[in-house]
Amino acid sequence: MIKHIEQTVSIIGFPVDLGAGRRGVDMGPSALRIAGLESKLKALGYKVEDTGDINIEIMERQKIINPKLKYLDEILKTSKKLAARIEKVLEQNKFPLCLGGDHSMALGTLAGIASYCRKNNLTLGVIWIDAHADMNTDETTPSGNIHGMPLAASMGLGHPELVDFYGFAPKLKPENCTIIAARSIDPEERINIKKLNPTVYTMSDVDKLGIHRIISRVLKQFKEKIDHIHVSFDVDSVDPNFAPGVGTPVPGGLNYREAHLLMESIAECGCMSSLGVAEVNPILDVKNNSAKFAADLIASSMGQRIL
Ligand SMILES: [Mn+2]
Repeated sequence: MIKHIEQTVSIIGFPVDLGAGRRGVDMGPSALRIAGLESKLKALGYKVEDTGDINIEIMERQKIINPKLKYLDEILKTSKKLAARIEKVLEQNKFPLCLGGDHSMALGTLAGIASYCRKNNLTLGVIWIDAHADMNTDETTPSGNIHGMPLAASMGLGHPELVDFYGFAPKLKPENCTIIAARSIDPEERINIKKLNPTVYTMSDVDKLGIHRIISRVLKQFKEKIDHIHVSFDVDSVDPNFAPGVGTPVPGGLNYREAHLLMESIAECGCMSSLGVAEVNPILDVKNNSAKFAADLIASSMGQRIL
């Protein structure tokens, strides 16, 4: 049984760049708002409430204590606020839309959602759309950037401070997790993926099978066993030709129509219960085009159609 949510979208901004190596993604929530996200959603018939941004201390006022888990303390502190806010939104039967910020945001979003699911006896499933797997740990990370770790941590692998964050673990079972559009995975991260064994559709799979067949298969499987489907959309899943303004651009991503078709298919399913959009980086962008594209993709995932 998929949980149905009232048609109020609650926007939560999480302007974090502490989990990323490159600066600029802290401006992501602004860029998405400026791209007209709210009016796009209102045009689809949703009520929209923007709850504003969660306050995050800037990098310049902090020190790196552990180079394998950079800015851990501030990330944990602010993610806790994010988790609490998203949980409250779900309790109000509204649809939470989290705007990042780097993908370390997922630590808080998944914790809040998983906590809500736990209390209401709902099975959580996650569709992770990303060029990366974000399944490093403090032991395998080449960079120490926490945005490369949230998915492993949420499934119970990693530093205890991340794994046990928000008081329980794991947040997500690997069999209820599917990664789509992966094409850049660190050598030791592969071992973590093999260990936990979520379903992974790489870009090679997208080439061979087509994005529609993949997402249809995933949604069909999820509908049978999942109560709450969360979509975690890293905009770097899209090819840099269409979205250059992202945290970590990797060539060979989803093209314009593949990205829209993926989102349109999610909308057709009518089964997405929460959405997070991460890694829009205005500093690398051209005239906010990547944020506009991301805002259009959000609209597609929430019901915008060609006809
Ligand atoms: Mn990511």
